[in-house]
Amino acid sequence: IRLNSTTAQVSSGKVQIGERTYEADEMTNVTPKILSHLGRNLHLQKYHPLNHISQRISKFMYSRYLSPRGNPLFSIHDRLQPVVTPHQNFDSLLIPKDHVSRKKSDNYYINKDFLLRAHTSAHQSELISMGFDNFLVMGDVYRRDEIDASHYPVFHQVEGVRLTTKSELFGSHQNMDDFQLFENTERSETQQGVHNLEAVKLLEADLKGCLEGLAMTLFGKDAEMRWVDAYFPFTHPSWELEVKLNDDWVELLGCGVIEQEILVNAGVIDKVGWAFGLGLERWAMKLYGIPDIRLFWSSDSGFLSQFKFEDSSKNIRYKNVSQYPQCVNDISFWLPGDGAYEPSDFYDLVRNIGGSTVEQVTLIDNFTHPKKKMTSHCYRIVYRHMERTLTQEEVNVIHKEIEKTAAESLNVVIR
Ligand code: FA5
Ligand code: MG
Repeated sequence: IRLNSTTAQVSSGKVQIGERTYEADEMTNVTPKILSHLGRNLHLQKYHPLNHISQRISKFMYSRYLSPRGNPLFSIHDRLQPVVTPHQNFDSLLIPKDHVSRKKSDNYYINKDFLLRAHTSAHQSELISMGFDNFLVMGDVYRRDEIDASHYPVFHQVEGVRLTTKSELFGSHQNMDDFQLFENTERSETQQGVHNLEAVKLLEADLKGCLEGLAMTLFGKDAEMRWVDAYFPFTHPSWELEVKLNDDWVELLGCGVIEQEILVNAGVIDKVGWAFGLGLERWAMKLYGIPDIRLFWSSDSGFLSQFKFEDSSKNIRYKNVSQYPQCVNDISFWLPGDGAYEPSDFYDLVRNIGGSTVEQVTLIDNFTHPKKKMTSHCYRIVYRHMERTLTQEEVNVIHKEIEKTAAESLNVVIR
């Protein structure tokens, strides 16, 4: 197998995804390793923990929101293609043109016109335009993120969107004129300028009640949780739900009241709504006690066999098959003088070469030489395979290859 640097596959000038060929350009930064995750669809794989948990979420939403005739209101969209446009991923969600979340260093771009979705929110606007009022989107999302036990460049999200009319929100009353969805006020911390405060408070109560109910159904009534105020360009007000996981607070989801401008742009003028986006892996780690996010990609039967049961609502605790030892190696280099270096380029390179042997990469020293005006980074790479013991010789070969490729393709000088 030839090991590719982060830009190697671009040399042919093309990116092939399924039947489609994309012309590479200056934005292209997808790697063969990342592309190999497309189509895996872990959330659709029978008996996979992500499949069990997504079924539990669907079931909860089906039973919580019923039409007057007793039919589930939510529709589920779990096979939408992860290749989206910057318009879908950003513009349709009112993310400003110069917003940091658009950066090449944070996303996997196929070229300037297409990227791998960074969140399932990319599908909100088009589904709303199509007339869906209550829906879930489930799928794989892609981010150039840090490397540790709860972050992986490919993970799965569930998006929930619910739009309501005035009578759905307030219920039917004698005098419906006493209730309003819209009102011309000032935008403040608690509401958008176009919303009636009472309507917003009802949306908030329904949204938080729904998500707390879901978390308690899965994790039990005693699970420690807390709400934190948050910011998203596409919702206001916004919150995050955190849960205690091995003594640390981890973020389970982001949510909020949908910016009315998004609904208006999608052709909806008589409804208000809420949305949430949750990370399935984080929920599954909490529910089953899975210690490391890389395990979800394991094909090892020691992992998968523990989830081989028909009833998705079954509660089990994951038993670590065995903990193999870690090998820790550091790498230090001088950055190129042109400022072109981004840590995420190095993380990708480590992923491409180290694959699943790398558990964690941390920047442990960042030093600028006072006279030479040169900056040096030192990264600690923790190697550990999930399924077997790595030998120091084996790790050395990988580590040397990382050093060599970093020097060649990132223009850094190994110290
Ligand atoms: C979003 O992606 C927003 N689209 C969520 C949202 C939707 C807000 C609708 C408002 C309305 P965020 O980047 O925080 O937000 O990610 C949402 C969740 O995905 C996080 O709470 C976390 O559970 C999960 N997550 C984020 N990054 C990673 C990662 N690298 N690995 C695993 N899970 C992650
Ligand atoms: Mg977040």
